[in-house]
Amino acid sequence: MTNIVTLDEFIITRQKDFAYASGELSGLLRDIGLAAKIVSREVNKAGLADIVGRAKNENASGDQVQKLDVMADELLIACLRNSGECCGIASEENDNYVPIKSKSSTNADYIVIFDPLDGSSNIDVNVSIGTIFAIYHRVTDRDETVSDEDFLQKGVEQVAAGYVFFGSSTMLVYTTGRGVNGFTLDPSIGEFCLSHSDITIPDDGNIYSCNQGGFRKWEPAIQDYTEECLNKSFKMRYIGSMVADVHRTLIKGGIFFYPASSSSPNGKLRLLYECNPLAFIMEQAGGKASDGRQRILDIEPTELHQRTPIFIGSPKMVERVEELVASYELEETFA
Ligand code: AHM
Ligand code: MG
Repeated sequence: MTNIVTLDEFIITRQKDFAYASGELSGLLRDIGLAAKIVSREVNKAGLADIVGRAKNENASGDQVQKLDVMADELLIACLRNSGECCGIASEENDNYVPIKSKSSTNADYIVIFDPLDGSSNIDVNVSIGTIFAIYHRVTDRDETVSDEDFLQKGVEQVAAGYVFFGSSTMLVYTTGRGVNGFTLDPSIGEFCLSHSDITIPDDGNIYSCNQGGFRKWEPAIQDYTEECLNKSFKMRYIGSMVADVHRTLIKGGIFFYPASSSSPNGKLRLLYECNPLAFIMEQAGGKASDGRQRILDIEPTELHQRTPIFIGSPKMVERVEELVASYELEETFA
């Protein structure tokens, strides 16, 4: 039998990578792994139970909330509340951040920001969806209630980030700033097992991924870039679930982008719980993530649900987008 390394074993062996590690971060990651297994179970039987379809309310971004989103959100919050290591959470499904106050979490040092089920409009048609999470140290004192400052930190401050991908199998991919590792859920033993160690993205690629239906509303530099991809006969792949599109990009190389448009000047995707964690993972795998003008992880957040354009993937492809954007800006300066 080959040597199986479970997520829990892997996290424990990696704990010593952190100077002064007290095990809090390891515990938090294991709790997220547990929540991921429960969400995976529910997602897999979604067609059987009465949990597919729309819930009555809309979330903070005005999107129709699906029932599975609500279930995943509540589950993650419950696991984090019990963990004792998390003092506050923010998520796509909650208008404001939620302080976690329990006896076990009075000394907790971490906040977690997550999208419980990204790509939720795909649920009803059985297409892949995912959970995305980012973990930060709180910046306020441990005896205070968490505040805006704790959540509005730049992505570069993340101590860990990951995603759970509910595809043909369920995978958990995460980084703590020392490379990227992926684990596949073996349903027969109920464990995430190390399946993709030290993931690195190819430097360049020939797959582009975007909702090209928006082409006419994009800025000229992005239209030019897309035309370059067409002229080179690159493959076009678009699932419409960011986790799935970014996961493919990470493994096979290529670029995923969701640009600004004349109708959505800040793009569609959310900085704190979609773009930052995936940008951290991408950079750790040797890739790049940019809004076209600056590194995603350097953007100063001003609000919880803020959106940003994003270009993420193989470094050479992201750099080409930045080059085109810069050349148009130069032209405007001298016009
Ligand atoms: P959601 O958070 O409401 O699920 O929206 C985010 C999703 C991403 O997963 C995906 O990349 C994008 O929306 C797809 O948008 P579009 O349908 O405009 O192509
Ligand atoms: Mg989302």
